Amino acid sequence: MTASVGRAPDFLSSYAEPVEAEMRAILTSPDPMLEPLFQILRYHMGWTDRRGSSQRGRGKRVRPVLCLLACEAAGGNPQVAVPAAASVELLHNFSLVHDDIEDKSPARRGRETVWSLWGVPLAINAGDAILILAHQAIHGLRERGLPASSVQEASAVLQSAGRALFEGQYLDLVWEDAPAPTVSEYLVMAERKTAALLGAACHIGAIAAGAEDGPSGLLREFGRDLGLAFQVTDDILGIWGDSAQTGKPVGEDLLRGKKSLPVAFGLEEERRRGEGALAKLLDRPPAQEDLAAAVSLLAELGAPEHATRLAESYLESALGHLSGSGLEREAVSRLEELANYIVHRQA
Ligand code: GRG
Repeated sequence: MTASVGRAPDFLSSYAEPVEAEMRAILTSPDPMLEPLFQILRYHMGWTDRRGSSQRGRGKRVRPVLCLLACEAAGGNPQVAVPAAASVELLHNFSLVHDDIEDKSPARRGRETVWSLWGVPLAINAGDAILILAHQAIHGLRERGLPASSVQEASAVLQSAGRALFEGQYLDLVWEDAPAPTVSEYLVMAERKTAALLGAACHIGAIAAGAEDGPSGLLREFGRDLGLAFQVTDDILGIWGDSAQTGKPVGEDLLRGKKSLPVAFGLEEERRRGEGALAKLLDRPPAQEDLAAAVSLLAELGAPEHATRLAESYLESALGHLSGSGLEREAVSRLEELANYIVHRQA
C-alpha cells in the first residue's frame, strides 16, 4: 500500500477519467430547447457552475472506480466496464439530488444544492432524469462487446441496488420523527441505503469481466462490507467532521433528527447504564443551542470510539474477502488502497 491514510489514492482520478467522459456524453442533449435541463445535471455532477461555466466540484467517484477495479480484479478489461461504472455513479448522483430535496440540505460538496438553486420541482425532475439515464447507460456494455445475457444480468443488479436505496432511504427518513432504531436495525438501513450500491458496483464490474459466481460473489461481498464501513464513516464525519472538508453544514444530521450510528449506539448505551440525558435532549430534533451538549454526551457515552471500531471491523471483513481470493493481484492491491481511503477519508 502506497497512499498515506486519509489521502485519495493517486490512481483514483486516472481510473475515473474515462467514466467522466462517458457521463459527459450521456448528460448532453442534441436539442437546444433541453440544454438548460442538462445544464442542471452537469452542475450537479460538479463540472460547471450554475451558469454553465467550467468549474470543478465533483464527488470522489469511489463507486465507478470500485466497479472498474472489480472488473480488473476478476481478470477483465476495465475499459469494457466503463458504461457500467457510469451507470453506478449516475444512480448514486440521482439519489443525492433527491436526498438533498428530502433533507432540505442547502449545501453538498461545498456547493449549493440543485433544489436550492432551481427550486424543488425542477430538482425532482433533474433527479428523475439522472435516474433514467443511469438505467439506460448500462446498455452501453453491449457496444463494448458484452453478451446480451450479461448486460441483462448487470442491469438487474443495478435495479436491485435501486430498490435497496429507496428501502434504506425510507427507514432513514421515518426514523427522523420516531424513536431511535437499535444498532442492528440501523445496520439494516445502512446496508440498503449505502452498502447495496457499493456491492452492486463491484458485482457489476465482475459481470463485465465475465467472472464466475465464486469471484463475482467475493467482490460483491467485499463491496457490501466496505459499503457498511463507508456509511459508518459518513456518520462519524456528519458529527465530528470538519465542515470545510465535508462541504456540509456543521451538525446537519443531528439538527435534523437523523438517527445515525453514533446516535443509535449512544441511546442504547445510555439505556444500558440506566441514564437518560441524551434521550431527553434528542426526544425531538435538538435546537442549535443544544447541539454542543448532544455532541459531548455522545462522546461521554463512547459513541465515536464505537463507530470507529465498527468501521474498522467492516473494513477488515471487506479486505478478508480479497485475501487469498486468487483475484488479479495488482487490482486487488488497488482495491485495498481504495478501501482504506474510503474508511479513513476526511470528506
Ligand atoms: C432509487 C427510486 C430510488 C430512490 C432513492 C434518495 C434515495 C432514494 C436514497 C438516498 C440514499 C443516500 C443519499 C445514501 C447516502 C449514501 C452516502 C453516504 C452518500 C455520500 O457518498 P459520497 O461520499 O459522495 O461518495 P460524493 O460526493 O463523493 O459523490
